[in-house]
Amino acid sequence: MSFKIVSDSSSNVLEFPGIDFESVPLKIITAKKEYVDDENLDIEAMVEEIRETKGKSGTSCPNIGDWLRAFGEAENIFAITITSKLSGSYASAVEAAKIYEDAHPGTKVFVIDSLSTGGEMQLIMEYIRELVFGNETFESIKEKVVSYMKKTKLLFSLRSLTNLARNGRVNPAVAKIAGVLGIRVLGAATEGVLDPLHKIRGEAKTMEMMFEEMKKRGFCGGKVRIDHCLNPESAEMLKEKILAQFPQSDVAIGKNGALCSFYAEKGGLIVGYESV
Ligand code: X90
Repeated sequence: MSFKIVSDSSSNVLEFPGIDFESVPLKIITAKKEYVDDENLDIEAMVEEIRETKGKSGTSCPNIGDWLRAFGEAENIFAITITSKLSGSYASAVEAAKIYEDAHPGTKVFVIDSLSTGGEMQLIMEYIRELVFGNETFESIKEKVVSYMKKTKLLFSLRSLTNLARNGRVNPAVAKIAGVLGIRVLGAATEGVLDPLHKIRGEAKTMEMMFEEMKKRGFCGGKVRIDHCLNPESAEMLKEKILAQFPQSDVAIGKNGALCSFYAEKGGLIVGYESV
């Protein structure tokens, strides 16, 4: 039996060794240009270009055909998407799954609404891969993933919420707070939407609060997946704090892909972690 994991590019994963994998890109669209969130894109250049581009900019999710192409020829597919509360990616994937299963009798597609993005999606994908390595059946993996997802969480810290507000993904009043120089908004993904928790001045203080929130929400030394947008310093700061108190925890730092970079903007951090 062959297994495949397919995720949309909001997971910030382009390569996923050990198992058949494909990323389905979202797109970032400005008045001047369209950016495809895949391995050919220079994200740093994109972030800078968008800061300098006037006019409307937004994003678009994969369509049904994009998902179908990514499913390829696999027999058992786990497809994971960014939160369905903020994107149509999940709805497209669900339609694609129906078409795929009808066209290829005997195949199975399980579409997972992460109700989140970034590092939390990575944790779910890593867990699926582990279960596949353990020779679990499709049905048993499905069941275990659903219960694992009760323990995965996501926090973020953002210096600017301009792109989120402009595209109707966050309350403009919240975005205004972050517009003040030096202020970061620390928030959580709650039921699939952005939940602002604190406004904090300065990066060190923000990382301290991030760690405090993680612990308050049940982090006890499990896995942590930190993705940053042009801000490796803060990611390192957070990692050190975590390891100082929980040396056994598995902490990895990565970069946000184009979709998460567009919304998290320069300096933004997105942190997926396991809680008990
Ligand atoms: O379909 C589309 O065009 C994509 C729209 C995505 C909108 C939200 C992206 C948020 C990305 C911001 C920090 C983490 C927030 C987590 C909320 C669940 C990154």
